[in-house]
Amino acid sequence: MKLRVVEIQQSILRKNDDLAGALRERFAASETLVVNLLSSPGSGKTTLLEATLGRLGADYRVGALVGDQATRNDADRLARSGAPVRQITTAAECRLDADMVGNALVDWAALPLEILFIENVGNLICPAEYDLGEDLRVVLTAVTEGEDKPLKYPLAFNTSHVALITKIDLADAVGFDRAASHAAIRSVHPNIEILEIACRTGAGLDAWNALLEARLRAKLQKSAYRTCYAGTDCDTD
Ligand SMILES: Nc1nc2c(ncn2[C@@H]2O[C@H](COP(=O)(O)OP(=O)(O)O)[C@@H](O)[C@H]2O)c(=O)[nH]1
Ligand SMILES: [Mg+2]
Repeated sequence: MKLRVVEIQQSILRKNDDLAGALRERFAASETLVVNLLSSPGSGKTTLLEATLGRLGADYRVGALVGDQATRNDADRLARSGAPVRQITTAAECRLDADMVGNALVDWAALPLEILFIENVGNLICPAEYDLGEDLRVVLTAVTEGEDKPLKYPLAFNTSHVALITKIDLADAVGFDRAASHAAIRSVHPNIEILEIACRTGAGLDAWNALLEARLRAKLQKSAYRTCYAGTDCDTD
């Protein structure tokens, strides 16, 4: 019986990987940088996106998909930034999957975007297993959660490219042990990029925005190289 459950789960994940691969090709063609945000509920994903959409929205076509089991509270919060936003209500599911993302893109007048943010459903377990075709997976952990979450939920940290330690303005108040937190993150993912941020004060947000802009530039360069290599549009100056 247990074996059957494992087989079904593996088949679901294989199907998701195929759909995510198709999404990745689509996002390569549209030159869209896709950023998937994972964290426990309340770590600050929506607050960070409010700040990020507001700031990058002045220079880039940015938008967001927001996954939650119920309500469209976060989508309403993000829409106030003026950026296009779509809510995905997952009901019983504890994560977004590639099929949900593909469906949310259908007939979206905002496309193509230069940066698409995806706020995943708030938990550190199921979202880690589902590729959404993203370029950048970002895991957030707030200082109020303690230092050991990477050890308890290693897959979320191990599969992410960037770890954001959020609410750093509260570090002293909660006796946050910075060295222990960094050590825990690095013990499950030695080379991961770590940024400490606080949306409340703006700390670390310049570095976060610079990181996103650098990733977007890198994606565009890769795309230009691929187009040139294919011989269709090669600027030889
Ligand atoms: N002190 C402090 N609170 C924050 C910060 N970022 C978010 N919060 C608060 O944390 C709570 C949860 O934030 P939210 O963005 O909704 O988390 P999400 O569930 O991960 O989307 C809200 O009350 C925010 O105001 C921060 O940098 N500092
Ligand atoms: Mg949220």
